[in-house]
Amino acid sequence: NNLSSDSRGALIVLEGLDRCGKTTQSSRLLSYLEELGHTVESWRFPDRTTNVGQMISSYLANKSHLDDHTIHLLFSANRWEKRSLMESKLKSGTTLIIDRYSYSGVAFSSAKGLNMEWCKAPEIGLLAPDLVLYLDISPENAAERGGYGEERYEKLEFQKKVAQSYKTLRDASWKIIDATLPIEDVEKQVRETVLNCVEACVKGKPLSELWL
Ligand code: Z5A
Repeated sequence: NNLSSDSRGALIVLEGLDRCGKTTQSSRLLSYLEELGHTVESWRFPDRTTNVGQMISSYLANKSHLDDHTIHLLFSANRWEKRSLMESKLKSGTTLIIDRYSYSGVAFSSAKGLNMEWCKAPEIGLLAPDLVLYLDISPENAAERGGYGEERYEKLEFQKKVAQSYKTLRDASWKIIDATLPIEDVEKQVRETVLNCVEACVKGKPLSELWL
C-alpha cells in the first residue's frame, strides 16, 4: 500500500469495569473504522488461546489457584507474548482495538492489595497505547446490567476496589466516557476521539513504550 515508512496503525485500548460495554464498543468501532477504509483488528487480553492464556482462563474460572503475584506475572507474560506481533501489525498500518491491557493488569492486581509500582514493573517496555478509552460506570450500575458470571473477579465488592485502583492509575491523557449513556451515544463519543488518534498515527506519530 501507499504508507510512508513512518505511517502506522493506532493502538487503541478500551478499559473499564466488568460489564461496562467494552465488547460492544470494540465491535462497533471495528466496523466503523473498516467502513472508513482502515485496516483494523480487534484483540482482547487475556488472550486465552495461548498456553499462558489457558492457565489464566483456568484461574479465572476458579479451576486452579495461584499466588496473586504469580497470576499477575502470567497476565503480563500474556501481553509480552503478543508484543512483537503487535508492533509488526501497527508498523504495517493495521489499527488495533484492544479490550483490556496493562491497566487492567495493574488495576485488578492492586485491588487485591499488591503494590501498584510492583504491578507496573513487568509492563515496562510493552507498547504504549495511542489512546486509552475508559468506559466509566459505577460498580453498582454495572452489576445491574446482569450477566455477572461465575468468574473469579465478577463480584460487586471486588469491582468497587478495582474502580478505586483505576482512579489512582488514570492520567489526563485518558478519555473518560460516560458508559451509562445509551449504546449509540457512547459509540458517538468513541468515534469522535478515535478519528483524531488514527489520523495522528497515519501522519507518523512515533510509537512509544510503557510505562509513561
Ligand atoms: N484481568 C486481570 O486481572 N489482569 C489483566 O491483566 C487482564 C484482565 C487483561 C477477564 O475478563 C478478567 O481478567 C477481567 C479482568 C481480569 N475480570 N473481570 N471482571 P474478560 O475480559 O473475559 O471479561 P470482561 O472484560 O470483564 O468483559 P465483559 O463481562 O464481557 O464485559 P464488557 O465487554 O465490558 O461488556 P459488554 O459485553 O459489551 O456489555 C455487558 C452487557 O451490558 C451486555 O449485555 C450489553 O448488551 C450491555 N451494554 C453494553 N453497553 C451498554 C449501554 N451503553 N447501556 C446499557 N447496556 C449496555
